[in-house]
Amino acid sequence: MSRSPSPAEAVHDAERSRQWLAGQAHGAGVDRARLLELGAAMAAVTAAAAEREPVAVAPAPVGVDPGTPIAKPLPAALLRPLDTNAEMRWSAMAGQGYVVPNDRFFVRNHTVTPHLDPTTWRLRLFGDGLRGAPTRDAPVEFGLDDLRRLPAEERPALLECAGNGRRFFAEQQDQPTPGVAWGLGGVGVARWRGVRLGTVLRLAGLRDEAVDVMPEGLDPHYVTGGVDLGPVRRPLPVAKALDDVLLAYEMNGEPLPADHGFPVRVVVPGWIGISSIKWVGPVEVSTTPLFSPWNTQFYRLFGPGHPADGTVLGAQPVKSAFELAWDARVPAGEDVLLHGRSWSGNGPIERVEVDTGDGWRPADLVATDRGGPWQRWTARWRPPAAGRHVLRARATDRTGAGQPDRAAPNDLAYLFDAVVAHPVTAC
Ligand SMILES: Nc1nc2c(c(=O)[nH]1)N[C@H]1C(S)=C(S)[C@@H](COP(=O)(O)O)O[C@H]1N2
Ligand SMILES: [Mo]
Repeated sequence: MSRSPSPAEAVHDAERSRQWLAGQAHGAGVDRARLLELGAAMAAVTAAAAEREPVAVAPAPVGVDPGTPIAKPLPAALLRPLDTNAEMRWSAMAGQGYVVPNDRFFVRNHTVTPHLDPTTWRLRLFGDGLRGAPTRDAPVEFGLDDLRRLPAEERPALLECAGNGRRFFAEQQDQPTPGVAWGLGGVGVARWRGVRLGTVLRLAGLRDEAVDVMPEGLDPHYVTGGVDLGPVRRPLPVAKALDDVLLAYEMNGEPLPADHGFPVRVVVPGWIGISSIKWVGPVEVSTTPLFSPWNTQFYRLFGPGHPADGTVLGAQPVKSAFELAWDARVPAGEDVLLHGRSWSGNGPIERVEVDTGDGWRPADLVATDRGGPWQRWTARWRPPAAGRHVLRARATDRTGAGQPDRAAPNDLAYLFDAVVAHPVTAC
């Protein structure tokens, strides 16, 4: 089977968005007429309000325990709860290795973490992109043991919520924004182990004519503004699905934790977090483009400078964070080794600079991280005097993209990439 290389996410989104507007949308709960009627602005407002709503009230799929928003403990030293979500505290990465331990990995739940029975769980592939066009009710099934018997791969990949850093639109740019108020902790790298989605698609009878694959979560439907948007789902082009996408059943050497998609989740390296569907069950494989509210209504840029139906959300921009608490205390007059990490959806980080109050200077990059999903770095600093200081870090990625002083605003407050001013107190 010969296929074109995996397209960049923005390219895929742009193409799908054109098809959607051209009325070629098919299936899966997106009614173009209705969405257009609502209008993109309305959609944006609804989406924004929804992000602040308490847990949605749609019934869980039959046989699924509706669960609690988050299953794992949320010790204040590791995680900060934000509605149904929790962000990692950057201070909890101090002294840690390359990956984020499972106990402090951020959680982004549209509703709640379901508790699925791994013995009855099935991956269920269907659609006309598979030979024999199996239906949703009579799909090609794989149990957890079936997947574990297939060749396994393990690799580190970064997951980041597209709204990571959102709270700084308000705090640094005086642009209050709706939605989950992430600091910089809506990101993490883990070692994911599982089977390639491509392996499973081929075993299920993938046809050359297939173009899109849409994994669906088994968590409760997402309800917003009184509209049941159905299960959390987002399409991928077949080329990406066959490239580096994993059906992961282990995270950092442990069975996938409940909050991160047990028993199996999709991991889509390099794409925004919403692509990596947790608690995956049904997977539609189609010869026509697929759509969901998660690529037409949310995860688009709306507002001044964008067309009414929004602009596609491409790769995540560059960000940098210090492994320090907000308002951390540091010893005055003593040498401190500052630690931090930088990352970019465009590819590896090439350069990091810090400013501890007297101008930008290079940070030292951890050599073994070069080329990986994020880059650790250090910088020496002797706080000159007791009192308040502000630390800044900025990185440049392989494409030359850096971090501006101000991030471009958009209605749903995605893609914050500006330098964050991190306050500390020397005493
Ligand atoms: N089924 C399902 N998958 C999901 C989500 C969800 O709510 N339900 N949230 C998505 C979003 S927006 C993000 S950023 C990532 C977060 O993954 P994590 O909770 O393991 O950190 O999962 C994605 N996959
Ligand atoms: Mo997300």
